[in-house]
Amino acid sequence: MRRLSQGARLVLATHNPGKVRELADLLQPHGVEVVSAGALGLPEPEEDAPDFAGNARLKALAAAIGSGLPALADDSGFSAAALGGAPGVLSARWAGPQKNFTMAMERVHREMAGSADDRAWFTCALCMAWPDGETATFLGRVEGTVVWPPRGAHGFGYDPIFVPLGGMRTYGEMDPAHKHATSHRARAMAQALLSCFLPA
Ligand code: ITT
Repeated sequence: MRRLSQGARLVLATHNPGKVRELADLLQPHGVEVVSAGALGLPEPEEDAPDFAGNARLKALAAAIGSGLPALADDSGFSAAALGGAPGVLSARWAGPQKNFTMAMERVHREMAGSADDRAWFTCALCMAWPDGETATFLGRVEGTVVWPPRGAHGFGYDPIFVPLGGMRTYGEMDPAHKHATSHRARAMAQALLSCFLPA
């Protein structure tokens, strides 16, 4: 599999500032220069694939082809067992055009309607794409529980209602460095780093 060379420029193919922060943090020791799709003025492609891997691939390819640089995309989401895995790939859409995650978390709580099944998980698909169309996709998942009311101001999205298994704090309460070391995104990134990046 192809690897990025030392000092290579890599596009972070996301328009979500929370993801840009976490991905840049995870890549910081690996000698690549990151630039976000937003900073390059790249458009947001329509995410019409049925799963995380498909959406990550189409975002990474659009950014790599649009910029002429290798690109890394992240498609991710929050799932509740009591909702049959929803919102899942629709996690961003549940927040509406205003990206209102207070509303999205309230919808999760409302639709769970007091269900005793509090199992939840985050999934992340990372896709590396090169301008010639080669891609490689990596998946990460973290199990936990959904809590109500939301707790903590760190992180983004659904972080305040998720407690990973074995922990007490939500991702919103947790020190960001701890989330970054153990999250669904970190797990997918560990595989991407092995395959596509130079050792730190
Ligand atoms: P891009 O497509 O531009 O990357 P997006 O926010 O639309 O940005 P997704 O389509 O992958 O990204 O939507 C994933 C949503 O799932 C995201 O907006 C968050 O609300 C949620 N999510 C993903 N990872 C999360 C995390 O680590 N913590 C909290 N919420 C997360």
